[in-house]
Amino acid sequence: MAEAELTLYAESSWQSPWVFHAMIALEEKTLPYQLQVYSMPLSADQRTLLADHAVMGKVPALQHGDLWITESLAISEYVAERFPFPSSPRIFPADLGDRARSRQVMSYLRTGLFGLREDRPTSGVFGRPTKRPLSEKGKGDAADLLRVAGALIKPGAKTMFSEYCIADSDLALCLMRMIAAEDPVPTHIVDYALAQFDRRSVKRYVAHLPTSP
Ligand SMILES: N[C@@H](CCC(=O)N[C@@H](CS)C(=O)NCC(=O)O)C(=O)O
Repeated sequence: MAEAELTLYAESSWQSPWVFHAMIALEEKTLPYQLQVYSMPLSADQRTLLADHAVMGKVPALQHGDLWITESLAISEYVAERFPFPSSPRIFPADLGDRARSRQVMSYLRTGLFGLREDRPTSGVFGRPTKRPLSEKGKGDAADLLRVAGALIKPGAKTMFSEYCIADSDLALCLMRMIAAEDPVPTHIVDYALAQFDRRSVKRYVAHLPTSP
């Protein structure tokens, strides 16, 4: 039986870190997929369509045949398990401990750092960088992010673990919030983030960004 097609529901500003994660997962898995791009905010009809099929009316959403999933992490875990290694590249570490650590990092990036995320929105990474000084909360978050990144990224390393994993893409995007704003970031961490942004998957994402006039 032919494999059902994959459709990723994305948003048209291309500034959502969650859509970024889902699309990078599909790209790193080298899976063919269609894109359905909605403007934000979602229209009532779009939200209803997504909620009717995927329970939660949000993007990113992944449709695979009759199955619709939202929540970026659920999407990457689904494609990792549905299209496993070796027929498709790994996006989660093979080692159980590293895999747990990668999930720890992705959870940390989703459930905290709200001050930094507010002061350094992804529009500054994918569009015009902000010059706004960091708030006290943003400074505290930035220090914590650099402490975490420093503990996980060895000097000269281009990945957190022995091989690329999807948490590298998320961590690099979060670090790019600071790098794009020229906040102080240790050189080896800048090099790590830039190497991640040099991956084909990220370039394919960035290619969707509207070009400035
Ligand atoms: N926790 C979700 C966040 C998804 C999310 O907040 N999506 C936003 C776009 S970035 C959305 O769909 N907003 C539309 C709306 O709420 O109407 C994930 O990881 O995917």
